[in-house]
Amino acid sequence: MTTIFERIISGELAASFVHQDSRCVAFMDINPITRGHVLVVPRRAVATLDRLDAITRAHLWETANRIGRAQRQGLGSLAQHLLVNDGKDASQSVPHVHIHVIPRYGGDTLHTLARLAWHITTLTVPRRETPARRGRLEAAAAAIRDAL
Ligand code: DGP
Repeated sequence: MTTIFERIISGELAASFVHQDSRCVAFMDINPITRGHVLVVPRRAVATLDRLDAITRAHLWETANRIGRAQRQGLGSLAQHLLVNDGKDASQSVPHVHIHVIPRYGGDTLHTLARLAWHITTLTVPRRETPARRGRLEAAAAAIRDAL
């Protein structure tokens, strides 16, 4: 079965990319928990980290680390969550490995928890693209790309 991330990687579906190389891509999460929420995704469509070769797995983490730094420089975040739901029983909704890189801005705990609750509700309904949403994602992506 083709995953939604394969369709994004092939260009069939739109996304706001911040990085692409031969092993992985990174693009904005359509339902960001905080401004600048990025997904780092291997080109190879496997569901869990242990199905990746070790070089690609290490490369994903290095890319996530670089993106966290670019978020801090480009968006003014102070820290970030690096999160993997590594399999369906760990609440993975898209069966294609991805590292969430979720910026934190300081003094934003309540706001982040509220957004997390909202984000969880979005996992069970189809995502809808609107021009306003695409514009916000693109603006954050541009700031991250410039800092990479
Ligand atoms: P997880 O629950 O860890 O499998 O997270 C999957 C994430 O993928 C979730 O945060 C929302 C994001 N997502 C799902 N569909 C799309 C999409 O079509 N485009 C983008 N950019 N992100 C998506």
